[in-house]
Amino acid sequence: VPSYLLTHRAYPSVPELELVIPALNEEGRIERTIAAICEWASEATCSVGLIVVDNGSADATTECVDRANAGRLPVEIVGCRVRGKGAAVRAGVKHSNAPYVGFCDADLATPLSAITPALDLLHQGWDVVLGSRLCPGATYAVSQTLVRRSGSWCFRRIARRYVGSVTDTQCGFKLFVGDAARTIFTETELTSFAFDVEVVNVALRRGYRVVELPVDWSDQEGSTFRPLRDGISSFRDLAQLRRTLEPA
Ligand SMILES: Nc1nc2c(ncn2[C@@H]2O[C@H](COP(=O)(O)OP(=O)(O)OP(=O)(O)O)[C@@H](O)[C@H]2O)c(=O)[nH]1
Ligand SMILES: [Mg+2]
Repeated sequence: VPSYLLTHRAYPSVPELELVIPALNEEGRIERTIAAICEWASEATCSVGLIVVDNGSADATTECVDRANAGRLPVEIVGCRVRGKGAAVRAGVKHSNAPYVGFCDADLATPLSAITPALDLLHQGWDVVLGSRLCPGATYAVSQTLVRRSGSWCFRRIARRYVGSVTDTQCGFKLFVGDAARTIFTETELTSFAFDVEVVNVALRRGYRVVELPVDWSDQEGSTFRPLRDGISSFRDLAQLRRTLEPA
């Protein structure tokens, strides 16, 4: 048993797994997600805590979280001054204390059944488990527009040199050994949807053991991704990586 787990068991108030959920104007989608996580956690073998990072939602996102949770899981709602999914996930990870930390989207595009095999991989000695919609064994049903799909294709081509043989950097489901996550996120800066590319690059270059886990991704309605605005900032962030990152 790794020593951090022994230490952890001595302080049971920190859950074994903390899940970070970035949430921007998610009142329509997050209630179902939180309820599903509570349901899943009630049968899981590990203890789970939630860190919801809400920066500037103009709706009832946080009330929905509390209503759906109804005291079942420890939930922290963390604020973040900087906008963007990357900034939000970083704030959540920095806030975490657990021996295992992960993040997932508020729309539950990756089924929760992926958590158990991801934790198994961490227990087996991997440091970083990347959900992948594109590696063998995954299913990926997309109903995205041609513009969005073309954008993703270009994004993947440009990102490729930074992420080695990783097939899918942009899947919103990733689990880490907690200390690895906290180190990686201290060394990364991107705030947009492109942040995962930098996270994967730093993880690989630092020598963490990185593995992809095939997931059954389902497209969810109500995307917060605005193809023009978020597309532009994602490509701008990729261009910034050219100046700061070495290829993986
Ligand atoms: N806190 C915070 N969360 C964000 C921000 N932008 C996106 N998110 C969250 O990031 C997660 C992923 O966003 P989605 O809108 O599902 O986008 P996506 O999954 O990349 O794209 P789709 O395939 O269109 O769903 C969701 O949980 C969003 O609420 C932001 O600026 N701040
Ligand atoms: Mg989504």
